[in-house]
Amino acid sequence: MIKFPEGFLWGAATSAYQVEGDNSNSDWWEWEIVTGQKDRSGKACCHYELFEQDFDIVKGLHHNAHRLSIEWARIQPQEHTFSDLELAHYLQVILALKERNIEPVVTLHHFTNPIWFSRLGGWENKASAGYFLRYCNKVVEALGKHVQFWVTINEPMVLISHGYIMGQWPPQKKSFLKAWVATGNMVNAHVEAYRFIHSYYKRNNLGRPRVSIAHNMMAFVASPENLKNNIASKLRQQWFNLAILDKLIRRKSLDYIGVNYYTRSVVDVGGWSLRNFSLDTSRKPEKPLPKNTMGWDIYPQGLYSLLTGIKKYNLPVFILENGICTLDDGQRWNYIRDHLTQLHRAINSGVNVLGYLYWSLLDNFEWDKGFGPRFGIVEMDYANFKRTVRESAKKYSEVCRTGTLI
Ligand code: IFM
Repeated sequence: MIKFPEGFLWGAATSAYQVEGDNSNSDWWEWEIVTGQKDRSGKACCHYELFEQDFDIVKGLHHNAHRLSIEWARIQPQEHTFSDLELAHYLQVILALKERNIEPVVTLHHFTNPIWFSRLGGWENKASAGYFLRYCNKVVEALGKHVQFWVTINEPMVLISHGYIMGQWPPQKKSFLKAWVATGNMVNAHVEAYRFIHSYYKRNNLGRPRVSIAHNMMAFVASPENLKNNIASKLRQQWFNLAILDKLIRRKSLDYIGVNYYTRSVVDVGGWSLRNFSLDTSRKPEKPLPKNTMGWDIYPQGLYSLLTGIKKYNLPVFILENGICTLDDGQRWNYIRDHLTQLHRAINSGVNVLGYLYWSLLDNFEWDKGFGPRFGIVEMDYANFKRTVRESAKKYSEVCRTGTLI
């Protein structure tokens, strides 16, 4: 039996675009149409209407924290228009959590942008940080009184690699230069939002907020082990996992490190170009592992090595996402159990961990992969939006209730 610290935060996460439905002013909505996606987000999980029902489920599962995101395009559908109605909606959402004694963890940006923002150049535009800050002001003024944990930007490095290097997601660019510019602007956006949130809380005597990003970290494993692959793994650990943390910590803008962890990446470099060194992977590693339905290796020990690797920053860590898409719910529970075991090992090695949020509460819209992948501890019937609590949710709920894993 393993015991987690007192006051540990337990729960699950979602993001607005993936569960709410009808986010028609967002760039992803337009992208789904223009690129003729087979699955369109449409009503998603109808969470915009059914959030109270979902939070009843969360409460019943003994979660004491819940992560959600605010859809920027709802709050600011046009550059010069802010919607009081949508701000009021999100206030209702936050209050619905608070009434149930569930700590909200609020993300301000989770992959999607308003269409007007993308038309102005999105994150490549030098003015993007300023636009983001105006939106943050509105949200923090509306919700600040009720929120302690903020996540400014979800997985900036994933957005950069999928949107600006591999060119699979909007804005579908393939340019290291553009990626570099967009990263710089996102870093500035985070720092400005961080400073604003802190000054707002101070001015209004709201106590100390906790602000971070949700950083997707991957365990990079060289296979086969040789000089080129070892160098590439070390470079990727620096570029993908550590560089942004170094920058944000240098600018004193992290109160904790928000970690999203799913898998390892097997590094096998074919050539000598920058692209080879940054992107080449192998689907045929020497030691193959079981996978999720999207083909990601299941590699729990990676969580331990990443967490002990960031202990040097001396900041608390909060696992903001960890999860598996699978049609085998027994495999889902094993995944949760094995990752919690590694998390506990990291705690025993001196990593200060504030909490763990499973991705995701609900099956939901998995971006360019549509509705196929099933990440939820709660199953979604997209035909009628019926929610069914899975066995894995019930087992996880015992961990949440008792703080122990048997
Ligand atoms: O669904 C995504 C989420 O939006 C961000 N982190 C990874 C999840 C699974 O791919």
